[in-house]
Amino acid sequence: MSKTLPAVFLTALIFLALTALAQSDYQPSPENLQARREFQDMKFGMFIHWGVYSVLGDGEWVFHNRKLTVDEYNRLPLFFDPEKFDAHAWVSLAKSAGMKYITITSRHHDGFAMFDSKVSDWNIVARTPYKRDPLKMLAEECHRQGIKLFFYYSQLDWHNPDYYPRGATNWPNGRPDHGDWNAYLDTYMDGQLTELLTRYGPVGGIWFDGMWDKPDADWHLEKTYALIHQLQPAALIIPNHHQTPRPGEDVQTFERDLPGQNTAGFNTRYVSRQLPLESSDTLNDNWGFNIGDSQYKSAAELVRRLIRAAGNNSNLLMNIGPYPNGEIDPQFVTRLQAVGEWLAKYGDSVYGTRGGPIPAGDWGVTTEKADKIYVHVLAWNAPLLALPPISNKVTSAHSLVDNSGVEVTQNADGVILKLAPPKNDETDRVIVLTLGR
Ligand code: FHN
Repeated sequence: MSKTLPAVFLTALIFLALTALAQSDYQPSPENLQARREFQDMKFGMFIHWGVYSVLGDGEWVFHNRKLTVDEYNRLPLFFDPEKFDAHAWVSLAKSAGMKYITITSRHHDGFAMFDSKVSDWNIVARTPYKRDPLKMLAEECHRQGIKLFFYYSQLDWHNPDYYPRGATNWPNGRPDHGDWNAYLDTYMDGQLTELLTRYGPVGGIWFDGMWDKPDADWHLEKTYALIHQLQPAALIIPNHHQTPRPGEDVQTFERDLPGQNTAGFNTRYVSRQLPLESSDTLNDNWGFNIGDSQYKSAAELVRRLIRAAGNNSNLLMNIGPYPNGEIDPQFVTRLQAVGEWLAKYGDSVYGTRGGPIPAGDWGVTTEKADKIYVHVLAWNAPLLALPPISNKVTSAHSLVDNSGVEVTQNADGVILKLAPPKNDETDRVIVLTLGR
């Protein structure tokens, strides 16, 4: 036994070195490329921030914001008992909203695993009175209802002593002044990722967050990315590091901004021309449940954000923070269902499309699919809308709302649409242009 062990380690090391090398020269597998296309077709996803922090109703940063010690925070799981959690209801809500995927926090910056992790007992099964694995139930329900499930995974950890040296969000919370960074990444993090990618069936991908806490650290990304692609080749790696994409990453995501914008102050303006794009935002003003936040966006506003994202060739990942008891705020529910009603009528102009050939403007955006360009008129009151030239011949134009014909003039200077006056409660006037071959 003692003689065989080094050989086993050596083989493992060589394997890891080879797979790591493979990532720096990353060629996505056919399954991965297919998954990217499917991702782009889905357009609309549900983001869920849910963890033991929800108990305090003060957002997912409460550990940090209140400068709690690890010992104090350790009491929180004792009060987390989501007896009303109903995976069927959550997935059904996503479906009725017209969402095609769910991205849920498998663990946030508090490092608390919301799944049955054997890597550490800092998890929902070991530490809470609930004792069950909601991600397992959610994964099974997603598979039943045909919704893709992605796991958000925080690389930043405010709880584990091995997250050392600490990063920008560090505060003295009782952890020792030493730790094993390599063990944190290679054993703890990769161990948990292996669990997520081997015990929950096919996973849409891993949505990383928190690298920005230690931007100059060696995160062993190549090794972790290789591990993910090896365990599930179709799983997409979506890093929320706010930087130019690196080899091994499959989607570029933007937080609270459309691709190329930086109103949030931390997004890169670089937009990949190869990778699928995603933009995430919150339905009210918070990610995790915040009892004092009633700033709900209206259903019309949500539809318009989705349309603006689609017109910018991007998905929209819209966040809700469920209650600690597992229920979803009825204010979220009614708004999401209204978005779903809109999509049930006009979803053709969104799902499966790509950003259209006409640059977005204050007036609206375009999406395109096969021989159609969908002109989404979001803010335009004048009777004529003049658009820049497009290369194809427009053979006809009609309103998606009532199928009525729309007068269209096309010449070398552009395309002019004669629009009916906007209706008072109109969210988006969709005009369909059919193109000649
Ligand atoms: O700090 C987190 C925040 O809590 C939330 O998870 C968002 C979601 O995109 N990301 C981080 C900030 O970049």
